Amino acid sequence: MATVHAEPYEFEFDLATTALMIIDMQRDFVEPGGFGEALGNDVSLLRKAIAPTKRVLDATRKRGLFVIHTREGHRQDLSDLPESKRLRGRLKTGIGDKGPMGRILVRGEHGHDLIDELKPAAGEPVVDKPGKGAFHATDLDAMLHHRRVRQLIVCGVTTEVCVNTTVREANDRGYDCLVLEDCVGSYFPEFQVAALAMIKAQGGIFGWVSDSTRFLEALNKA
Ligand code: C5J
Repeated sequence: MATVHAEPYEFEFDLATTALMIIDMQRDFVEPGGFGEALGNDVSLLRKAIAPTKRVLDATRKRGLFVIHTREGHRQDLSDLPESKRLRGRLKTGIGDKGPMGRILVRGEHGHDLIDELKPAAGEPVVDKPGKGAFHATDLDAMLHHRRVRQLIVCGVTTEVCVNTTVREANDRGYDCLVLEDCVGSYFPEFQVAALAMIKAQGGIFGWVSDSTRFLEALNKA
């Protein structure tokens, strides 16, 4: 067992049963000129997470951990896009419409894909999810079960939406999640703080929070 200094207390993990999950590091959320920026968001707040996430990704790959990437998006025919989600926000240009990097959040489009800095390696599954949570309408749980994964190291965007939803879903399914605070990002600094506080509140009601330096120290010792 390896131990990471975390909040609300130490997070213990076993290399054999731990996976790294990188959530939705897609061009449309993270890159200048994408959908996120077109909505008026400052993508530099999300981009801060790229370099530390890359360090964690490189280190976990070297140690042979199972790595999973997710992407939020929909089928080309939008048959998996709920009308409520399509209409939400009353956007002039929304999901499925032609955006700055192709059709917004549609699989196969340039903006929907993962950023070059964090491209999946051969053999690393990419979970295409139509929802915020990575377990909803995906085969993620089955994959984790088959690999006997019990602990998840979580990076990605956005902290209060897809990261938080996924951590809550994972908690209900019996996984222990460690969220690395410098490897997750939000367009809203106050949500970043609140979303992390919620995870570790009440004795770690949904999981644990630490940072990449502490996690990498623990990984090096393991
Ligand atoms: C959002 C996500 N914010 N990946 N998606 O719609 O958090």
